[in-house]
Amino acid sequence: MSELGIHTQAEILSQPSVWAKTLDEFGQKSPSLIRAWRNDSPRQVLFIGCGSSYYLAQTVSRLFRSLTGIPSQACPASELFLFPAQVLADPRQTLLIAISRSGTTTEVLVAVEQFRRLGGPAAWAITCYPESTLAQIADEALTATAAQEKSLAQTRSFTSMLLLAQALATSLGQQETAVLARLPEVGQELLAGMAALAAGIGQRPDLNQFFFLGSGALYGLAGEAMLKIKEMSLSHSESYHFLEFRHGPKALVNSQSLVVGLLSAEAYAHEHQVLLEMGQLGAETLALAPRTNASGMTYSVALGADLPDWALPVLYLPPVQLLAYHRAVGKGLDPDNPRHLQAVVHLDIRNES
Ligand code: F1P
Repeated sequence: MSELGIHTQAEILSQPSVWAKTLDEFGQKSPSLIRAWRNDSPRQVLFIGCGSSYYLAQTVSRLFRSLTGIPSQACPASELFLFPAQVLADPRQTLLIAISRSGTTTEVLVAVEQFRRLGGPAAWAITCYPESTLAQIADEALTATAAQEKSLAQTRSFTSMLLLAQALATSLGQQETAVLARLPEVGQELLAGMAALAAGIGQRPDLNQFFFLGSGALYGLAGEAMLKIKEMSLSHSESYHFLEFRHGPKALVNSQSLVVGLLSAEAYAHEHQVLLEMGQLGAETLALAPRTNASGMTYSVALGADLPDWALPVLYLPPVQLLAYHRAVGKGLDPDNPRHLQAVVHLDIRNES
């Protein structure tokens, strides 16, 4: 057993049990959150975050809009305090939801403080640390305490914070949250079922560039998948909306490329066609398909049998996390501590803006 990435591997494999604990933690808070939402009655929601948490914000903003009907958008935390007029149409009618695993990333704290200076009425937090600065300054905090990590790379923290946002959107949208309670079991089967495949692909030194394609709410997940394999294994990786990949980036595709498609149920035919075309250009293709395996691929993983589309997003990442882990360890790297990175970016800018 490799000493490299011991925390990362354990945290990836613990996700199903951590998801169950996270849903329990949400259930204890949901009544007060629903009351606060009704009291705030926001006309729109702005999600912010940095790095992995920004990609999470992108995913969650699309899920929120589709499940609640409330206009929602996402931007990096830095954009909110550097270009507020470009980001905030009407601060007084906006609910800000700040996402941060640590709850201490300076850009996120500065963005919340700027939002309040602009008259923003309510700022909520999604974090893994209830005692963090962000959780303390927020009006409401959704927390995934069980998802705290020792590894720098966000894995269970990302999917658990995504689950918190899904549970909130589901509750607000009057959907049946019991469906989410099935995810731990489906996730456990998924991780067990694709462990060997992730190791096999991860340990292929001939693959040297990775493209992650996702559309709609899955575009943010494609971005997180791109970042995971970049951070953990120092590999060249890019992420695009599915159909955008034809408009130039596909020029890079060759036999050392792995094109990973996060297929949605909604746009499946269009997305599947892109993957088939990339295979014809010589790329290896991996399809993460919502229900049944995709035809004509080099590799295919079917995620979750009979779950509704809106419950699927958390399931797309564990396969990619495992692949990134195996590729890192196969290259002799430690995904627990990626080169040049620190777990939290602290800057000396809190009194500038
Ligand atoms: C944000 C973040 C991570 C990134 C790295 C540095 O942290 O950018 O997304 O992977 O660990 O910090 P946080 O605000 O979510 O704690």
